[in-house]
Amino acid sequence: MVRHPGRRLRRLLTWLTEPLPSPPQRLRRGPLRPDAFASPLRSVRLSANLGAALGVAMLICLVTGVLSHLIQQPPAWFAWPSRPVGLYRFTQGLHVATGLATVPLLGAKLWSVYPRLFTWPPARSIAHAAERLSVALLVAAALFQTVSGLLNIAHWYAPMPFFFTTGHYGVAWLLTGAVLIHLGVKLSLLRATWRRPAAPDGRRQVLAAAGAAAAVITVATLGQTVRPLAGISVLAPRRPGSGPQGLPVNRTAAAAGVRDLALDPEYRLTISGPDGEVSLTLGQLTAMPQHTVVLPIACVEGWSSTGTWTGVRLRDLITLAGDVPAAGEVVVDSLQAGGRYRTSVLAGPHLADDLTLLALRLAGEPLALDHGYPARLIAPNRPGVLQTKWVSRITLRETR
Ligand SMILES: Nc1nc2c(c(=O)[nH]1)N[C@H]1C(S)=C(S)[C@@H](COP(=O)(O)O)O[C@H]1N2
Ligand SMILES: [Mo]
Repeated sequence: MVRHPGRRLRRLLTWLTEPLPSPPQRLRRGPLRPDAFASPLRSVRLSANLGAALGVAMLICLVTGVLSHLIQQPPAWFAWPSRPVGLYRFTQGLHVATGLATVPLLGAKLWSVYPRLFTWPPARSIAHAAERLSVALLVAAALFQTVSGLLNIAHWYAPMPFFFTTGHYGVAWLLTGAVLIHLGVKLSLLRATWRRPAAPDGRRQVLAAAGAAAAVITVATLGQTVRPLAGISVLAPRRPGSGPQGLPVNRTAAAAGVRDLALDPEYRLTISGPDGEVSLTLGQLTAMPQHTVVLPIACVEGWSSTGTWTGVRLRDLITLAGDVPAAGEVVVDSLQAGGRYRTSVLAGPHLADDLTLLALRLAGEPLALDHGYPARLIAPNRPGVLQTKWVSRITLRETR
């Protein structure tokens, strides 16, 4: 039995906050000099305001990012609707836009606080050392998120020796924890700072400049998903309207290694389910009732573009091999032998939706090879990674 938990806790706190011996004064050189950083532009208020702007951008980025993760790897309790058709396009556009806005905000924030890196003494107590360590973790995680996100939308994977999605998602939670600790530590300072009236000086201009830079970056990339902004979208890695049939291409047929199979006149679509297996030629698919839908491809990288797709309703194809059981799903496989996005799973509202097609045509023409010829999946309100191209097999299966 613990006799005096209160006393023990107090003893631990004393130990944590006990002053540590000061390092020798002769080490106070260079940036460690008492007045090494004298810029009048830095202030606690500026750091706090930049932190608030950064916090808002990060929170939106976290919520939309977690949402995208849940849609792609849905746990049992999670359901994502198939309408409105462009909801994912909006949430993921917001994710990438707010992520990009953190670049200048994070830069300005780090500029405003980096003199504290040379605080003297480096560690006043064990508690102080632990707090500084958590700030180091916070900075590292924030930089990791921004840089890895930028590398991903630039399709530059060489500097990332890990799978982007896993790393970016894991570090998001690390960052969230570090931000919460930081907020807890700074709460009373924040309250005191914001209670005082602001001094009208140059610091406001620093905040305004960082805000303006964030706005410029956002507008200059938002054109990758907001059509009217496409003209001034000089920073967007992808633009709606570019690419064959007016739609950007994420992965070409050559890169996916499917050119020959996709162009083979022996191509068959195989549908299998409880009633057996059917194989259809492209001619037979074209002879089935055709439907036309207007739906976007909304890539996780933040670009999106609307297409006019024509093809066979997925439900019509499924009925050839059986009825979809209540707890059923459909696995859509492509001609691709390897690669992460060669297959996708379709269930619930997306499976039942009238707008979900096995598309054969785009913009009134047969699908371009790079858009998934001879047949690709297109479903409403779904991330681009799940809109499988070069579809060769549809398998109906019961989930439980
Ligand atoms: N088989 C297959 N389908 C795929 C992919 C892939 O790599 N292989 N990439 C996906 C991704 S990430 C996106 S954003 C969309 C893009 O479609 P598009 O190239 O026709 O614009 O296709 C999806 N379908
Ligand atoms: Mo994508």
